[in-house]
Amino acid sequence: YKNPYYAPGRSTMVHLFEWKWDDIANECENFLGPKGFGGIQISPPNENLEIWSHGRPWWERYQPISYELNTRSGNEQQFASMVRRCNNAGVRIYVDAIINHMTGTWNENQGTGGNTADFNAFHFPGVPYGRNDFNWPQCVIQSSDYGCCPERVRNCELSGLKDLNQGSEHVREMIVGYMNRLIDMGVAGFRIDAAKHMWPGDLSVIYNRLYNLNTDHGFPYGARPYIFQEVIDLGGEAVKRDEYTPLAAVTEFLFGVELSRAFKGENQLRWLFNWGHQWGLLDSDDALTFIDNHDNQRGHGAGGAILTHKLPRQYKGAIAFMLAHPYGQPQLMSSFSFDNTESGPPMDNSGNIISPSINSDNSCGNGWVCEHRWRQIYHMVQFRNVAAGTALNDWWDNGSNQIAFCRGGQGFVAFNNDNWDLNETLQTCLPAGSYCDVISGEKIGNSCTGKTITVGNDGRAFISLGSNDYDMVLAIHRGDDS
Ligand code: QV4
Repeated sequence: YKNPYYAPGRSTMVHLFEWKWDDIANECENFLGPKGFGGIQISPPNENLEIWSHGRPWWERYQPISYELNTRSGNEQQFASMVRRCNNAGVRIYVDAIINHMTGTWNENQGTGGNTADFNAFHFPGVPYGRNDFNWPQCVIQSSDYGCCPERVRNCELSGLKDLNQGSEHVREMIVGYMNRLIDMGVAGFRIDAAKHMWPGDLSVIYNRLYNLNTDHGFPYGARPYIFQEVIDLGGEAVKRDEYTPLAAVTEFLFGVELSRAFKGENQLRWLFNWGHQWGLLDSDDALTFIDNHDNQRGHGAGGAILTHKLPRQYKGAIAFMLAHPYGQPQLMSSFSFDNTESGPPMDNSGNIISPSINSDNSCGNGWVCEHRWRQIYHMVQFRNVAAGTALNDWWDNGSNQIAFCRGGQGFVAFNNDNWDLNETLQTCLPAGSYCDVISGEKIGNSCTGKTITVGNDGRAFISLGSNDYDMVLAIHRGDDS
């Protein structure tokens, strides 16, 4: 469950938060496929409660009302067509699976596919679920429970969301049926929402009943779905990430917390020389890594003070480090702009999501941020693809916030987060020649639109990164695909 089964030569996934299926299919063909992205985490595809009393917030999608594939992102046909078109473009789809709970109790009662629920009776006819399918007696998780009481974290409700009992055979059948339907349609894996709130033993039963990935969609025989479990573990809680790594991969929240600190200048970059296990991070293969996610970029979940697109220079620095460094299985965040923590995606008065528009410089409009379309970010995805399978070598630092390293003769990257210029001749480990910096520009024809770096016969090159440069990163690599 720890292999994402990316198509050959690909390495990175992006969370297209709240995107519509038709738009994702176009994005696979027009951008993600050609630019070398490995996969996409999509928003939950199953029917959710429409929460008009909060202006259709983004978080309504975490309130399931059935497992029908009908949401603001699209219907079942659109979902199937997206998966097929993306797989054909070499880009895998990973589903955000909300299997810990159903909705909370609300005054409104209308699902995105037309189903309703009898909240007080715990009846969800669209699945169907009834009272016996939920943990009983009903209780709500209190913040003090996280420190003491794993059984309350697992058996009580997360924010009043009706807590399914995954020990029940009927619940297991409904969940496995839903997930296997998605595997049949060609998805490559799942994010397990709120995994901390489910028993590892129950999850293990569910995972083991999943089908192998669908060979009609280009997966090898016997391939198991890639599973990354959402467990926020920054230390000090009764439930630990290590309870879940024997099952499948886990979201490594410490990763973004520490890199955000470093790139905000609260810790020196030089200390990143031994980034990975020695920082208390999970083993590389166990870790789904990211700087921000859809929760902590707006103050939900845990690990506040995370870098996001709202501090672009530092954010691009942290993302470049994540993608240049061999540790972990990286995931990028692709956001819509928001000014309050509830606001949903760009939408019209009827609540329909408005598609992103694409500007001539590759960026998005209509309220979409599309970090994955920032040159400094998608060029580093290509850097990671080129450097795949190599280790880190030739680490250099100035004893402060200027660092540089190589990836096995394939790529070289430098960072300057000091408030003075970096001007040094450094070992790049690349063959002699002239290279285009993929951060300040790209190669067009035979010339660079940004900085040109000349590597000598000894592999060394003069590297200059001014403290006032637009970006704090410089990156060069082999291959002309930049
Ligand atoms: C409110 C009160 C409760 C009360 C309840 C009674 O706050 O005290 O008991 O009403 O009805 C929304 C509202 C929340 C409301 C709840 C119930 O924000 O105020 O409770 O609905 O209807 C997202 C949002 C939540 C949102 C939820 C469901 O973050 O605010 O709750 O969707 O719409 C922990 C977990 C971790 C979790 C993280 C946020 O360990 O698993 O908190 N992260 C995942 C997702 C996240 C999602 C959920 C879990 C739930 O990444 O996006 O929560 O599926 O750290």
